[in-house]
This record gives sequence, C-alpha cells and structure tokens, in this order.
Amino acid sequence: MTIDQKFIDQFVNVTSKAAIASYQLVGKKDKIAADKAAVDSMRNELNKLNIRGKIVIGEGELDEAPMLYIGEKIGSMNGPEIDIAVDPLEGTNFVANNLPGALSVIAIAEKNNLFNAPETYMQKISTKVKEKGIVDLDYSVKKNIFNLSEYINKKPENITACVMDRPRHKEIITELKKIGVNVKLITDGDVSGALLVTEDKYGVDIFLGIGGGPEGVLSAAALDAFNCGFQGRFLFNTELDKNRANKMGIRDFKKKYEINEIVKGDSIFCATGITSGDLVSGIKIENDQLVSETLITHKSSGIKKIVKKIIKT
Ligand code: VTB
Repeated sequence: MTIDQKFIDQFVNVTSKAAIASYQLVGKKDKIAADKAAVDSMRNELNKLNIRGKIVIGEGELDEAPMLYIGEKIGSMNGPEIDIAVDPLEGTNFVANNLPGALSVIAIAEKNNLFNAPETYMQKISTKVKEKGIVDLDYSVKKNIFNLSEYINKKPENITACVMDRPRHKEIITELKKIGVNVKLITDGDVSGALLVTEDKYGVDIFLGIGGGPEGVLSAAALDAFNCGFQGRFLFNTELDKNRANKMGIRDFKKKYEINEIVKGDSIFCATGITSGDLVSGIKIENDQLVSETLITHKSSGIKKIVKKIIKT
C-alpha cells in the first residue's frame, strides 16, 4: 500500500498555513503565542482533510495538551487511516527572537507505521550512509568519524559534524575537535540539523547528539525517503518517563532503534520555513502574496524537493 500523491499538496498546505500563523509572531518575544498560533492552524487544517488520522507525535499527552495530543483522532474520518507526527512550530525560540531556522513540520505514514514516541530525549545519529556497521550509536565518536572518513573517502579534517550547542554535548564536541573535525553548532532545531546530511549542498556529513524524541521521529521519516542512515535511542530518565513509555508498549528502555523501526512503509514529510534557515526559506511576501517554501519527501514516488507556493489565507 502507498499513500496517494494527491495528499502531498494537502499537507504542504497544512504546514504552510501553520507557518504563516506563526510568522505573524516573529520577533514578538512570545514563544507560547507563536506555538499556539501554529498548533491552532494545523489542527484546523488537518480536520478539513479527508483522512482518518491519528496523532502519534504531537504536543504532548492528553492531560497536558488540549490540541494535537498523542492519540487524538483528526480529519473528516473519511479516507485512509494514517498516523501523523506533528511539530507545528519547531524552534519556538527562533520565532520569538526572529532568528533563522524555524519550521513547521509534519510526517505521515500508514496506520501503525510511525513510531508512537513519548516526549523524552533521544540520542541520535544521522549520516548519508545507510550500510550497517559504519556509523553506530554504540560506537565512540572517534570510531564513527574514522569509519565514516574511510567509507566516504574524506579525511577527518574535511568532515563536518553538526551538533546542538548544549552542555550535555561537551564531551562529543571536545572529541570532535581533537580529531580535527569541523563542528557546526546549532542552537535549536535538531529536525533541520539531522536533515543537513541529506544533500552535499548543506556541507554536513554527520549529525549527532541528544535532542527531542519527537523531533527524532520526524527527521527519520525524511531521512528514510532520502535513503540516509539514522539511529535513535530514547532516554528515559525519570519514573514518569518510564511509566509513559510502558503505557505506549515500550518494554526495553535502552533499545537502539534503526530507521525502519521508527518509520515503515510509505511516508510523506513536509517542512515549511517560518524564518529562513539552512534547509528552506521562511515565509515571504511577494507582490502582496504570502509565499511559503517547503521541503517535501514522498517515499514511494521518490519525490524529494523544495517547493514554493502562494498560500491563500
Ligand atoms: C530539540 C530541538 C528543539 O528542543 O529537540 C531541543 O529540535 C531539545 O533539547 O528545537 P533542549 O531541551 O536541550 O532544548 C528544541 O531546541 C526546542 O523545542
């Protein structure tokens, strides 16, 4: 089974509208309002689609999120049954402070084909390399870089690693510097960070570190369509995390997930820029019209492209 290509445009419209809603709050120093605008818009637009959708990655559990919560049924309830992962505003800081890189993101797969991830941190790694045994979450930073270097025939000093700038990554960054790797630090937005390995034009060979679990699942959908490599391991640090995971059917809290354990079968991924970043441009006003730019992937048709669209609001 595949997801009909006709849905691509519909989901681009959903992320574009959410991006526009959030764009109105760029630079207003209000993360909560910016997030709410994107969430409200996304929920509204998803409900107009002829799908029987279920949110598997959303704004949180029912008790903490009134909208787009994990398990929420969405759409007209006619049409295909699909799993939906959303991050209506990835990079709330970026919008609040008018910084580059804010995105509105969605990933969909057929029912039961997208990992139902709890809201915890995830240790992750992505590269262009799909083959097993080259880059692995269980290897040291040094082993990963040396293996990658040999495999892609690029000296460590010519390799660029993208890492989120966090105190928890001090050791990784020190190790990368020691080996002479170029380090690209990002302040937030690790969906985009993980996807910078997909095309040579971004100049990133490997992304690694600990970020949001939901963001990991979203990135995995696009990386899968790009035929890139990804591994993730959820980090359940508290009893609450473990209980939630348990409720979602997770028994092995230390499991390392391969990309196709996170996303299976066909998928569509859309990331629309709110403010311009490495991946896509932000919302622009051209000839009095709002124009969005979206990175789209559709696994079964092999579509991987960036599209510009005039969005009517
Ligand atoms: C990441 C990143 C997000 O949170 O998931 C990160 O993609 C999680 O780590 O944009 P921290 O708690 O250290 O921030 C964001 O930065 C914000 O949601």
